[in-house]
Amino acid sequence: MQQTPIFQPYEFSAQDKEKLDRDGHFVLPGLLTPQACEQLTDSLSRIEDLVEAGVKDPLPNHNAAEYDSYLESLIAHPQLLTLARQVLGENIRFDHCVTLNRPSGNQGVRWHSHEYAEDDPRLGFLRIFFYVNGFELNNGNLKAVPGSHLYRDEQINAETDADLQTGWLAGKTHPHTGESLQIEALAIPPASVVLMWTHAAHAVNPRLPDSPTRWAVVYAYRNPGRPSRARWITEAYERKAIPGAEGLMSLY
Ligand SMILES: O=C(O)CCC(=O)C(=O)O
Ligand SMILES: [Fe+2]
Repeated sequence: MQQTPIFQPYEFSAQDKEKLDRDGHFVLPGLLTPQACEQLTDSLSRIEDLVEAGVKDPLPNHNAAEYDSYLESLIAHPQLLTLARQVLGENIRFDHCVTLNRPSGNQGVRWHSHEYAEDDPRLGFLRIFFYVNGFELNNGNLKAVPGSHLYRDEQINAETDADLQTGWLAGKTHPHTGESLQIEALAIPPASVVLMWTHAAHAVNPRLPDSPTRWAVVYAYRNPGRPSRARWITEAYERKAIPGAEGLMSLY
């Protein structure tokens, strides 16, 4: 099946992959096409309406693809799978599609990391964030700590930047460069995509009052081999025949 491109022409080079592996995250600015942004905004607004209406079982934000055919069609979009495979290699599974909409006044998220195969660095877990309308500094923006992913620590947890600095970060250095680990606050233009290894320390600042909703969604893929706590799909959804997603939906 021919699908409309979602990405502008781009290159993800060997140097880009090195940077992702060194920092734990990598920004592809303005990668999404205007048409993809338009369709994503429509779909993400619909999911937000369901969330606000209190819909449950499953929660519309936890497996957004289950509620929206456009979001579902991206799970196996050839461009997205190519990007995921450039990072993870051929053998991948879909893990989750979770909306990350942040309306004005949204509190953001404290510092955390995510679990997967802490003891086996051969098993990768990649988050691919679509930041449809981007974000500015100190307003619903993503923050990360370059090099933190190399610790493969699933339990990073801090309320504030200062707590992270005096806690988990204290005395830690980048395992490759030897430099002290530091917080990096991101600002990115609309239509951007951010890749992130799942063990990276990351947090999100609150969305300021009177700001438009930050529209965002994450598609996560991983090398199979372990159970995955973030994989919120129902058994029925796992069995659903999604064109192009054959072999991607199972846990192993
Ligand atoms: O909302 C964001 O930008 C990031 C959310 C997050 O921590 C995640 O999806 O793992
Ligand atoms: Fe996260």
